Amino acid sequence: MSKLTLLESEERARILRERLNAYGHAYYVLDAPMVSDQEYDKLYHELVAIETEYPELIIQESPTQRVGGQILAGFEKVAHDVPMLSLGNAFNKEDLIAFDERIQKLTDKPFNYVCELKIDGLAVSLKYEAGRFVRGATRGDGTVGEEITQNLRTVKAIPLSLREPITFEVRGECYMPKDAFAKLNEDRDEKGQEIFANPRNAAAGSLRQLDSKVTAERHLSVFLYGAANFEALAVNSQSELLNKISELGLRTNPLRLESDAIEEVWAFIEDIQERRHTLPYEIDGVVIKVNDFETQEEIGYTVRAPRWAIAYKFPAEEKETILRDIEWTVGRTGVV
Ligand code: 1X8
Repeated sequence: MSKLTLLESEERARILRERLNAYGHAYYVLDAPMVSDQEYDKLYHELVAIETEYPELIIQESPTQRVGGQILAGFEKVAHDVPMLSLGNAFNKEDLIAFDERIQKLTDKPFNYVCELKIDGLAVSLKYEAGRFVRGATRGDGTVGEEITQNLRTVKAIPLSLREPITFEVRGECYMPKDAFAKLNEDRDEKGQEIFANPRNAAAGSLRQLDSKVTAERHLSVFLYGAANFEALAVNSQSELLNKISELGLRTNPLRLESDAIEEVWAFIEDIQERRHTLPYEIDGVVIKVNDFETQEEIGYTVRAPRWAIAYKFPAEEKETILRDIEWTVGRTGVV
C-alpha cells in the first residue's frame, strides 16, 4: 500500500481508534467480543504504523497508549474531594435483620435495596474531565490516596474516553481475575520469584509498580459501582447510577438484586455464597445499599461509613491441599 498523506492518516487513525475502542469495549467491558483477536491485532498494528510514521497524531486516548510509559520515582499523594468511605459489616442473618430494622426506623418512606457483589480487590477512583480519563487514585486511608493514573491507563477495562463528554469521578474495585492470578504465579514460580498469596495481593502489587509496563502485563480488570460529584449524571438512585455509568462505557457487574424484602436479600446472599467459586474473580461478600439517593441522605452517615449500606462478609474460603514436599535451605549465615 502506498503511504498515506498526513491528512489521510489523520482520518484513518480516527477511524481505527473508534473501531478499536468499540472492539475493546465489547471484549473487556461487556465480555462479548465482536471480532477475532487476529482482526483486532490487524487494525491495532495498522494504527501503530500510522502513529510511528506521524507521531504528531498520537493522542492519550489512543488504544496504543496502554502499554506503559515512563518510570516514576514515586507516587504523588491525592486528597479525595469526597472521602472514600468504608462499610459496616454483617457476618450472619441476625446482623442483616438488625441492619434492616435500623433502616426501617430511620425512614418513613417505602424503599428498596440494591445488592451487589463485594469484589476482593483494591478500591480506586477514576476522574474523567469532559469524558477523558485524567486521573486515577487508590483509596489510601479514604481521605488521601496515591496517584496511579499511569498504571490504571494500562487496565483495558478502564475506558480512556467515555461515550459522553462528562466530568465526574467514578469509583470501583480493581482486581486480578482468578485465571490471570494462577498464570502469573505459575510464571513467577518457574522463575524462582516469590508467588502472591492471593489475587488481591497480586492486584495490589501490580498497581504499586513504578514501571507501568509491568502493570500492563498483569491483566487487571475493574468493576465500577459508585461516584463522587455525580450531579452531571442526573440519576436518583444506585440502580440508575449503575445503568448510567454502564451506558457511559464503564464496566459494571451484571450480578445484582433489587428488592424491598430482607428475606429476598438473604436468599440472594446465600445463592451468591454457594456460587462464588464459579465466578472468574474473587468476592468477599455482598454489599447491600438503600437504592434511592434521597432516602440514603435521610438515613445518613456515621463518621466512617454510610448508615444506608452494609457489607455482608463471607467466611474466608477454605481449601484442602496436599503438602508434597518441604525443601530446607541454609542461608549465608547458616540459618535454616
Ligand atoms: C467496597 C466495595 C463495594 C462494592 C463492591 N466491592 C467492594 N469491595 C459495591 O458497592 N458493589 S462498596 C465498598 C465500600 O463502600 N467500601
